[in-house]
Parts: sequence; structure tokens; C-alpha cells
Amino acid sequence: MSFDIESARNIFPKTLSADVVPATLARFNQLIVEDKLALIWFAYLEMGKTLSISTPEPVNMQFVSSTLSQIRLMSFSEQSQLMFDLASRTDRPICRLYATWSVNIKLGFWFQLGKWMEEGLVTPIPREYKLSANASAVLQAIRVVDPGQQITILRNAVVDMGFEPSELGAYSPVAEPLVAPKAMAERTPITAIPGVESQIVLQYMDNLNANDFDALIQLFAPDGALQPPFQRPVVGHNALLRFFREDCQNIRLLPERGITEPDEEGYTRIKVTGQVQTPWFGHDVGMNVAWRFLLNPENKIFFVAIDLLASAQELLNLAS
Ligand code: ECH
Repeated sequence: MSFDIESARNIFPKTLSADVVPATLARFNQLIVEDKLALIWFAYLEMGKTLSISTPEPVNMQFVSSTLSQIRLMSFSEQSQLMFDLASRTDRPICRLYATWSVNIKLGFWFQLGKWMEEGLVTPIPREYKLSANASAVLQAIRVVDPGQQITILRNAVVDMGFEPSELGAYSPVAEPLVAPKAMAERTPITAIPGVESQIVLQYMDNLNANDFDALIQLFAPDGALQPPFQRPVVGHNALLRFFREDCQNIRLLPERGITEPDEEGYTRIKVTGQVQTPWFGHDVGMNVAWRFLLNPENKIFFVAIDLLASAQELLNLAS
């Protein structure tokens, strides 16, 4: 039996991913819009006490700056309405525009609004706002998960706002400008991952760490796929290149250990566990992840899934 993408998704089925993330988001999505916004605000303030978030580079904010200035000029009630509409995915131009932005642009947009809310320049969430019992329970659920899971919940809540991209029609996606790949002399290659001999896997990590997406893409089979945490696989070189350029700049992969297992018909399964850092939080948050690779007989990546792990103990689970 040769693999297809659906069957490849099931390699290393004993990997425990952080199901608490989609479960908490599903509960969040049931809340009324006022509660959603207030809950994110309270979660954000609480997390800000232990984690520091990096200010986005001005060049990355150039595409949202006119929208942000427009919002600053609005009255408080217009600003509230706008946030309400974004969170409830109302059909209005600004929500459609938001849907064309890459993940990091959306996060940068809210980052700036959050700052202005703190400064009182954009309507704040009233301090006396009382969350419903359901919303308080969701906030409590967020408090008790690890920081990597907390920021993933926040990120995914922000991604889903605005408007349904598949209903936009033709549009040009807006992403941060591309940074140049790191010069060879400045790279610190990953020399070894215990349990993993494959040069392809090491090169995958090194190229991603160096923002060298053209080299990275060459490691994949033409019909190869990558499945980000809690998402459907991204399939084929064009879609992968677009995904890497839009969503994967300046992330840091810190693989720790792995296991290699031959499969049928010349395929090889490799599982690696370790940590990932996002430029938003740097060293403050190490997300515990697994990479589940399936290499084809030509030694190309046919499939790789990235899972956010249920717990730090899962870093040691290399069972197939
Ligand atoms: C305020 C109140 C009103 C409503 C809103 C507000 C603002 C909220 C803000 C939230 C900011 C949140 C942020 C979250 C950042 C999360 C980043 C994450 C990154 C994970 C990356 C991973 C990468 C994995 C990958 C690997 C690969 O090998 C292949 C590629 C890839 C408060 C105003 C909304 C401002 C900044 C979770 C796991 C390892 C798949 C990418």
C-alpha cells in the first residue's frame, strides 16, 4: 500500500496533541460577542504580567497603518461597533479587508489597538465589565493551560475574526515583506538530533530557521504536504511556498530528539520532538511540538505534520 495524504496524517498515532486548544476555542465561539472581546482583553492583560510580547517592526505595520489611523479618528461608539463587527464577522469593508491580511498582520493590528486601549485612545473594555458564567469558565480554562497553548488559543481567535476568506472572491493577500534568507556564515546549523540520521530532516530545520524557503521547498516532493497545528494540510510546492513566506518568517525550531522507522515500499517515518519559538514572544514561550515526517522512496518529504503537544511529558513519547 502506498501512502496518500489522508493515510500519511495517521503516522505515529500515539502522539497526544493539545486537544484543549480546539476544545477551548469551540467554547469561546459559543460566547456572545461582548464576552469574546472582554475575555480576550482580560486574558491578554493577565498574560502580559508573565510574558512580554514584541512590538512589530514598523515595516510590517505599513499595510495596516491607514486602517489604524482611521479607527483612531472614530468616536468611541464607532470603535466599539467596529471591534464588535470584526469579532462577529459582519459584512462591512473593514472586515473584508481584515480577512486579506496574513496572521501576523492581524496580530499586529490588534497589538496596536490593545496599546491604544490601554492608553485610553481607543475605547477600553470597561473595567467593571462582568463576564458571563460561561465566559469566566473559558477564561479559567485558558489560565490553567501552558503558555504555548495560551498563545495558540489567542492567535486562533484572532485569525478567525473578520470575514470568511473563501467568500471574498478574488483578492490580493497582504503579508509582511519578505526578509532575506540568513547568510550562510550567520547560520547555526543543527548538527544532530539523537535518533535521527536523515539529512533531509536536519536541512528542513536549518532552512526554516534561516528563512531559506526556496531551499526548504526543494526538500518536499512536488505533491508533498505540511499540516500546521490544528489545520488541514497545505499541499504542493506553490501553496507551501506561499504559506512559508506568509506565516513562517523568523520562527525558531529547537528539535531535541527523535525516532526513525522504515515503512513499506521504501517510505520512512520519522518523529522529532522539541520546542518552537515565535518572534512574538521569543525565549519567553517555548511551544512543545512534534514533527511527524513521512519521507518517500526518493528521500523527499511526502508529508510532515506539526502538532502542538498536550504536555511537556509528550516530548519523551516517541512511540509509534
Ligand atoms: C485585545 C482585546 C480585543 C480583542 C483582541 C485583542 C488583542 C489580542 C492580541 C493577541 C496577540 C496574540 C499573539 C499570539 C501569537 C501566537 C503565536 C503562535 C505561533 C506558533 C507557531 C508555530 C510554528 C510552527 C511551524 C513549524 C514548522 O515546522 C512548519 C511551520 C509552522 C487585547 C486588544 C483580539 C494582540 C501575538 C502560537 C507552532 C514548527 C507550522 C509554522
